[in-house]
Amino acid sequence: MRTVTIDPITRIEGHLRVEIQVEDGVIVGARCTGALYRGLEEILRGRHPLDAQRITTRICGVCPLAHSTAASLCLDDALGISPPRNGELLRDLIYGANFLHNHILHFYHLALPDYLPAGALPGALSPGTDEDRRFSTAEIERLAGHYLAALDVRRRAQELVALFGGKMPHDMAIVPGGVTNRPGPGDVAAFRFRLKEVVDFVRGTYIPDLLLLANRYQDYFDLGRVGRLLTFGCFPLEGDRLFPAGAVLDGGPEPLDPGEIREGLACSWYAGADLQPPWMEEARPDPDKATAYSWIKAPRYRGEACEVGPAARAAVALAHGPREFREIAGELLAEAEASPERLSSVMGRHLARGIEAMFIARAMEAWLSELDLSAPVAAAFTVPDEAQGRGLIDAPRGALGHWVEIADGKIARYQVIAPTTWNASPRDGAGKPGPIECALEGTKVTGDGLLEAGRIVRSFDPCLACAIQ
Ligand code: NFE
Repeated sequence: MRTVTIDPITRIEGHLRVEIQVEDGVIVGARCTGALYRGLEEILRGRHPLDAQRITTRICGVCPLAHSTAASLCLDDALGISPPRNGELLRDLIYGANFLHNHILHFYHLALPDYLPAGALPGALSPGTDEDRRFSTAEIERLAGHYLAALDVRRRAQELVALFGGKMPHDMAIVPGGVTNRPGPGDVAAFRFRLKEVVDFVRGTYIPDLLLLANRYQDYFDLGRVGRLLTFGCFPLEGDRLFPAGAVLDGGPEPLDPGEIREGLACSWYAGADLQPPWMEEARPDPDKATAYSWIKAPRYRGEACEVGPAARAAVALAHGPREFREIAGELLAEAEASPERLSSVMGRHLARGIEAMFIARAMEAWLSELDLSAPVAAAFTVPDEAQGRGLIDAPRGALGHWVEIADGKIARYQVIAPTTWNASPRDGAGKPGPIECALEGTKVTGDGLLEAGRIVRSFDPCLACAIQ
């Protein structure tokens, strides 16, 4: 048996160490280690409740809108308020732009180099692999050109966030009660113009490139599978969500029960009671804990390690989502010669991102037309001395939860469970591996397994800045 350590794994956000054991051409063991403690939950304790949104948006520069949104939903809940329709539309438009940015970033700049030869991409550090090459020279040139074009499109998507959100990263607009800014007609025209550029790129470039990859790497619909899925749903509008919440454990999607979420600490560098609900957790850093191997905790739903992210959203939305989603998904799954059961796989995750990028872009065009520039964008509120709240929403990488307890007008407890906390979690007290560990174990590999392990881990788009608080 050979042990291979990837430390750090590149082309993800933050410091993730992955260790695999390879025996007779199969990964027989895998461990994910989150190597950097952050401490944002500690920093929030004792502060004014409204600081939560301002501070948690700074958890991450890739998905800051996810934390703005989750913190605002959490405080909306604690304060007993809900935004007016215009405030919800603006929150969704800003957040939607962050989704589009993240998926284009992930496909072209983080994942695609895993399938291109070294030296194919511009730049002295051009990543790539000379193993398992399946593209022609003309296709490599096309993809390398789009790698560069995608940089410009990402800038456009960031400008969309800044137009309605004030700036990117760490927006100033999404706050408890709604948003701070009512755009004028010029802002809406500028947003529409840029959104069209991003939508044209998604439709005309990203989707064809994604289908090319999916068709050449059909076998990757069978690699890196997990199967147990969880989504909190996202894009709230008037009591509904564009993507429904749900879980897939044994059989078809079932409704989400947030009371079933627990955080395991058995293999994480924390002291405190194991498997507490997040609204009761009292974990303290314990870097000398002998049984631990990660700063990431181990969230579990009904005791199971669930994959979160685009595959989970697609699986639940295919069963219970809007007709337009099912149509786009049906079309792209057929073109990729894949089935819904294969979404929880390396190529399924890539495909699910493309499907939802198309769907979200179309929804954003409709939301923009629904904006009423004269209507209010925020609800008034007062901050109570005692309250509890939770904000559950899917981020681009999956289910994100914020929980707050307010006492004496201050934050007494704040908990964050981010998508990568779920996906890159270590084993729990029952010995069940986290989703990425599970996706790696049992994989047949060529050579030392680095190629397959890199492709599997990156298909989850891990973000360690989010995973550890
Ligand atoms: Ni830092 Fe994030 C998303 C969140 S992932 S990128 O998407 O929350 O853990």
